[in-house]
Amino acid sequence: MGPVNSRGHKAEAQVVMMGLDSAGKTTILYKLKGNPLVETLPTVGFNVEPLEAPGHVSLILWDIGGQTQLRATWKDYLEGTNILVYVLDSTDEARLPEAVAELNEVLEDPNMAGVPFLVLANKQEAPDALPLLEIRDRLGLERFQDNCWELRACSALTGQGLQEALQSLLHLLRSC
Ligand code: G3D
Repeated sequence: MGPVNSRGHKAEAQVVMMGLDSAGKTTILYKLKGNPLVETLPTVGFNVEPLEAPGHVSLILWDIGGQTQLRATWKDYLEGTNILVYVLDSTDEARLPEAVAELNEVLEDPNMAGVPFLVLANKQEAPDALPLLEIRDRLGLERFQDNCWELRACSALTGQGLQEALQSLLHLLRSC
């Protein structure tokens, strides 16, 4: 199901946000909703929030906790999802291989067959953030030929790149 059904009526799109703990998923969620930045606590389970996106598209955003012990539950959220948003902490070079391995595992789930995904390289305003091109190389996503995907840089702290990320998300939902 896409965000607009065959009769052109508005429909809801299920958006699942995943990534390691501290990548910035919850901050992105509330920044997109325009809520003031509050101190975040580690997500136990999930947060779910509706978002009215430009073009009268209703998104249901699922922010899934990324702590190690919660990752076994990730697969439970994939059934029926319309798009995956995978958030990376661009400053956490030490855990980048772990983040990439977890993303690969999610993408290999049968429920992800043909489902588009958007990778957000978050915390790009930080001086020690890895550049987007290096992250692109280290993700090696070119081999996922059967899914439409995009990689975007953003900073949930400053808001830089978040509207562009939302446009990419809507584009992937519309065209994949
Ligand atoms: P999570 O939901 O993926 O676990 P959170 O991540 O949204 O809880 O964010 C984890 C920490 O990263 C938070 O800091 C948050 O403020 C910070 N963060 C989120 N996005 C950005 C960003 O774009 N840039 C920077 N520099 N920091 C960001 P604390 O200190 O509360 O743990």
